[in-house]
Amino acid sequence: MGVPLGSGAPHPGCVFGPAALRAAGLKERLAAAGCKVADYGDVQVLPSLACGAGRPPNVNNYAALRAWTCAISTHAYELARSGAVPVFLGGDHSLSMGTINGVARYWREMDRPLFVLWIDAHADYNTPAITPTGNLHGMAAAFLCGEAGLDDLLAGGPRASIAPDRLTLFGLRSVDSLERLLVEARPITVTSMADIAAGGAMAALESLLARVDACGGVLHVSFDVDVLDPSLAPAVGTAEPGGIDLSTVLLILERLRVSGLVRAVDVVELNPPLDDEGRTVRLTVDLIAGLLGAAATDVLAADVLAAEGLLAVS
Ligand SMILES: [Mn+2]
Repeated sequence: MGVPLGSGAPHPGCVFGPAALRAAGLKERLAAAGCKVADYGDVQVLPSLACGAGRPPNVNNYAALRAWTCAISTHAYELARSGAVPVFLGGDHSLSMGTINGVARYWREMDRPLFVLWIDAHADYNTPAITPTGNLHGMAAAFLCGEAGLDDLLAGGPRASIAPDRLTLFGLRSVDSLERLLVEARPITVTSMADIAAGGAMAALESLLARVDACGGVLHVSFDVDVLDPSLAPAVGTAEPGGIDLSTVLLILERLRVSGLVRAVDVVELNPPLDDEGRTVRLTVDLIAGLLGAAATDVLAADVLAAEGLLAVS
C-alpha cells in the first residue's frame, strides 16, 4: 500500500516514493521472487477528518497529519487482520505512527508481542516538548512507544503502543541532544552506526530475533532509506554520512527474511526528486525483494554487485 505522505518532513519529495517504487517494478520483482502480491493503491485521506484537531504546540501541519495517521492506522489494522504481510511504501517516516499503531492493534488482539526494528540514521524519538524542528517524522518512534504530547493524534481512535523494551533503534548516527536523554532514559535497545562499523550488526540482530522468537512474538520492520550510506542511496530527505554499506544491509535483510518473523514493513523517506538517475529507487526495490522474497545475492543486478565489489568480474 502506498502512503504518499510528505507533510511530516521539511521537504515534500517523499510524496513521490510510492509511484517511483511502482514504476521501478516493485510488484513484478516481488512476484518474481516468489511472493503473492496485491497492490492496494495509495491511502486516501478525507479532508473532513482534519477537522476538530486542536493543534498541539510545536507540530507542523498537525491537522493534516492527524487525518493521515487515522486513515493509515485503519488500513494497517485491516491489512494485518487479512493475514497479509503489509508493506507500506512511503512517504516520510511519520506514516509509521499509523502503520505500527494499526499493526500493533491486530497483534495485541492475537495476544502476540509485536517488536519494532527501526532501521534508521535517526532515533525519531522527539516529542512536541523537545523537538527542535516541529517535524512529525522526528517524533514517530516516541509516539509509538506512548510518549506524551500527541494523545489526540488518532482522534480518539484505538491506540496500541509498544513497550519501549520492544523497540530497537538500528543504524543510529544522528540524535538531537534532548532526544538522546529521552532514549537513554528508556529501556530501548540501540545498535548505533558505531556498533555496526565495529562489526556488531549481526550479533545485535541475532539477539533481537532470539528475544522475539522466545516469547512467540512478531516483528515490524520500519526501514528508513537514510540508514544507508548516502554514496549508495542519495535520494533521501535527511542524508547523514557514514551509513550502512551494501554488503551489510544485504546480510541484515537476508537474516530477517530467513527468520520468518517479519509480519509488516515500512519503507520510508525515499525522496525520488533527489535521485541520481533512479539508482536509489532501484536499490530500494532490490532491498524490499531481498527482505521478503529472495536470497539477497539474487536480487541485485550484476552491475550493482560489481560496482560494490561483491562480485568478481573477470
Ligand atoms: Mn526515520
